[in-house]
Amino acid sequence: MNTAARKAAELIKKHRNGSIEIVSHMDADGVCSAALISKALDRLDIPHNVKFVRMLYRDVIEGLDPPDLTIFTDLGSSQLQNVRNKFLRHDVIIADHHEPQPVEGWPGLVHLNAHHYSLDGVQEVSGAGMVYLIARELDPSNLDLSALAIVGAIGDIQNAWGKLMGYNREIAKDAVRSGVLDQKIDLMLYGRHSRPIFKALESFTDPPIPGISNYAPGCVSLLKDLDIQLKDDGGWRRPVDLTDAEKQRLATELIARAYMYVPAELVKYVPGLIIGEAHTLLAEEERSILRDADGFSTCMNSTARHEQPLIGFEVAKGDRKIYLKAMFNLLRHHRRSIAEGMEFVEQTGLQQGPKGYIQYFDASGEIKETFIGTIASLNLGYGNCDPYRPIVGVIRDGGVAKISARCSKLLFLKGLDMARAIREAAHSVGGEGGGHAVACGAQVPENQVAEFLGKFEDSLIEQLG
Ligand SMILES: [Mn+2]
Repeated sequence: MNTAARKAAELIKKHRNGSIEIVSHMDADGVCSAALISKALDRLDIPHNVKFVRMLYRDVIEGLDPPDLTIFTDLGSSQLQNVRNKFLRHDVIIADHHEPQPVEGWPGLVHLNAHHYSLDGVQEVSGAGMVYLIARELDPSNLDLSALAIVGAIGDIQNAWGKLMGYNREIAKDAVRSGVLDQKIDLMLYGRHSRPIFKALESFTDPPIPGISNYAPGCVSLLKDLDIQLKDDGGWRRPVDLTDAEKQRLATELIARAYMYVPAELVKYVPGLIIGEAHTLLAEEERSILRDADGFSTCMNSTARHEQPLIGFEVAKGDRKIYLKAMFNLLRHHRRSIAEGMEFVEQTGLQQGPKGYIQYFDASGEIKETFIGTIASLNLGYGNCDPYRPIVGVIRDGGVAKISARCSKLLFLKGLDMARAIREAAHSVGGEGGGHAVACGAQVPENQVAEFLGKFEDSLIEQLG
């Protein structure tokens, strides 16, 4: 793996006075991947362009104009044959962790893919992780960029087991060694460094805990009952401000309450969602949302969802002025769009799949395609939605239906892989699909939606036996 990374580094240096373009995936991992390699190039004063794309569909590839060197990050491997047709006569680096297609006779290609080194690209290394290997070969002092590889991995939900696994742990060691990361077991509360403890509790929804999830007064009274002060001299106490004894009391109580509502067969996975590995980015400011790797990746994800990945990219590269401001504006806008989407689903209600296992809503013309997944996952703990069954959002647009599916991490821990099911179901009706085990999507012909939903549901039922 290091040999390929070294070849990639050499190829970059060879083109240091030529034209270089980074083409990356428009999601949290892709934004981190691009920022990581771009920072490494900046440090060597190597000029370059950056472009983000949703997918390397054939028409997208056609629209690219090959420079002397193209660096594809977090994508490319799965569309290798299409990329080859256009880039055969050019130098190309691909750093990716998605399942690769075979390719032959392409002398200008350096292909660095997790699967070629028996790494599991789903859980053990992200696109940013593969890019990090190149950055480290470019200059050993790039060890600090490992922090972005950790954010990328978390953006791709590679810590779904409550901790990083496989090669991601090696990368985390580099990050700890270079002083940019602190890794420890903690409560899995979102906004660890940036939100009041009761707010962080309120947003805990997987698994949903009635009386706590989405219910601030319940959170406040729980904290009082547990003798956990909401404020101290410094103002609101955040999850990081709690003592170990307080965290212990809170964790015990949350687990006990969750047990009362979670279906029996999922109970044993509950502690893994409440306690897990927390990743603190030590170079970020004390009360910043960016200080927690989870918060950082959520920020990157929302810039990508708004099709403003360049904002996330600049923040990831270190801008803490204009782009950070722009990102916070985007997050506010994000919350507004989410509220509107939630209201729509609440009004129209959820429909049941043919066998009554999946639940879905059709938001055609109402919710933006890029939000459908977020709305689906927020609905998991809400209203009439069963949080322990998968939820699917559908948007029909000009003959094509865009599908997004989400489920509780508990189902993943029990063995459900929605990514596989959605890929197979989409394929069988002439569409395509993929993503992560708990968050995935597909595109299918509009007139095949019912067929697709039936196949997807059958496959999920089969997986769970
Ligand atoms: Mn990725």
